[in-house]
Amino acid sequence: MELRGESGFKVVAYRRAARSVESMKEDLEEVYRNGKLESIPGVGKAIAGKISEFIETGKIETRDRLFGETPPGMAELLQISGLGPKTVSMLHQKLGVSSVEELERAAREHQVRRLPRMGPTSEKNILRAIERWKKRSDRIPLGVALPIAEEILGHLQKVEGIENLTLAGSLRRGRETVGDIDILATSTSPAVAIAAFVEIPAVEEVLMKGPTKGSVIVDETIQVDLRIVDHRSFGTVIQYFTGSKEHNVKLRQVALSKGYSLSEYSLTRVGSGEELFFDREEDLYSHLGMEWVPPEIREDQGEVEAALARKLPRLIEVSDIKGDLHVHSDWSDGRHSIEDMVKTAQDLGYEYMAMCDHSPGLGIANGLAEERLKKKMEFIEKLNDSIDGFRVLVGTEVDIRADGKLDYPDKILSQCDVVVASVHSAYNQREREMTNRIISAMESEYVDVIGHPTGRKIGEREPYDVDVERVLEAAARTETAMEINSHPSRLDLNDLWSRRARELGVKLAINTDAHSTCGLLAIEYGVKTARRGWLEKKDVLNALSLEDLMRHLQKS
Ligand code: DGT
Ligand code: CA
Ligand code: CA
Ligand code: ZN
Repeated sequence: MELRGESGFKVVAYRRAARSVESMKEDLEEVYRNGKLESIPGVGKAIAGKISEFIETGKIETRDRLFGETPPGMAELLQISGLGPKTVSMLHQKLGVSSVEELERAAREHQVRRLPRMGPTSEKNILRAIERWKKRSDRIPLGVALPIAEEILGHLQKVEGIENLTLAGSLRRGRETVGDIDILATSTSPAVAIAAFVEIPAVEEVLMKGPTKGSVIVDETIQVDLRIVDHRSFGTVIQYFTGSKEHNVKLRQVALSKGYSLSEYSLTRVGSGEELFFDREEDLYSHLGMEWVPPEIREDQGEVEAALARKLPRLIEVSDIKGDLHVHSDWSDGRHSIEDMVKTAQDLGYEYMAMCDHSPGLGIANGLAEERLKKKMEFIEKLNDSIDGFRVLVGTEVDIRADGKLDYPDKILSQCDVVVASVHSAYNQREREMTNRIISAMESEYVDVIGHPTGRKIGEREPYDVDVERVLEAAARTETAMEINSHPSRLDLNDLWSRRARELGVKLAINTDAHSTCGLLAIEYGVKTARRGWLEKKDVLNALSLEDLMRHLQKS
């Protein structure tokens, strides 16, 4: 309808109605049969007629006509940033443009600049936007998006009048990849906030600069949206823009069942129309009779039901982590010395850290031959004598060879405090082989943790062919912990498998696999993933105190 130039009022009415229908609990057909369609919020006579038509005939004539009149490429044109429905429909009418390729040609041939409200600059912008659209990588890894977002937040924090500065969208939920960066804030002067936003040095292009919303591109293809919203609605707005969409749909159903319609502005009593405003998200959830739901689990995976029953888990936090059980040093392929790694770990408030350098099978990673491992053990023993309140654990990341055997003899493994076993070769094995390979490593009484259990690298390498369910069952049986590798390009196990592990009673170890001191900071990403997997402190091996950990490892 927008592309056909229909009135904005009508478009908004359809959107509103669609939203209500989307979150209805009742069966639409039943509501229709009871003659109650117009009692649905936002559904008036005209739209009720369309719904009836659909239920009776299986189609809506107006819709089919609109689709018939609109070339399919035109919807795609809306994905070009900077192009709204008005411009797209003008391009269609005046130039006959109905696809991205046609637009690109028209812009190159300088036909676009002759149109009303257009010029050489808009033509150039359109071509750049098309280039970006072609290059658009599907999604941005969390580890790329979060540092960029934090830098931008840092700039915005200093802008006068800005308050309640918060990440929203999938980034706030800690998803392993995000489509864009969503930021919300309130401000005493929105215009100042937006002006400052588009001036941030990292900004390479301004897509939109409205009175309360700005959209920019950073780092070539990454879109960042800032919305300045009303203070009194901040709670509902942040809730809405945090998503996920699925969680929001469920929440609106809850609201409806309590006699409210929920929008990003307010909670409105159906019938009286009385509006309630919430400046805090917590108050909104609590008004709906629910516990506040941590953003990481807002995926409609049972969290709404749990929050209503007041049975949400108490999710693990970074401050619960007492140590790291998988880090490297310059004894193998790490960049920093054990002492430097220890200093950083102490700064993080840790009680322990396991130095897990590679085994010799990994020639490339400068793995430690037995002699060198023994030297390292002596070194660590001396080091421990010289530090207080912290224990360096002797560890190893032992290679699981293609046949499932470990890359050190038992005699060596038995002298390590912590043994992490990982697959680093023969990735192409078939599922049965790979699964058995990992399980046979777990059968070793010395293996404590399986490192990066599926081997995937986000956007780079698929997991190897492994039956994770069987691995987890074996982990439960052999009491082997599974790693959540916190490296932002790994996050392995991922959120869903971590949750499954927890259900099966498997412990998780949230490790960084740090190869340098700053690598230790990646713990943040691992904890986010763990939270998305519904993990609590008790599910996490390295949330144990040193004493409890040593007892658990039965090596104290
Ligand atoms: P992304 O950016 O693809 O990683 O995913 P999100 O979840 O950040 O999605 P985005 O940026 O399109 O929108 C941010 C939030 O706004 C989203 O999580 C929920 C809310 N939202 C956006 N569109 C809709 C919608 O059509 N229906 C509902 N219920 N919520 C929406
Ligand atoms: Ca987003
Ligand atoms: Ca967005
Ligand atoms: Zn490692």
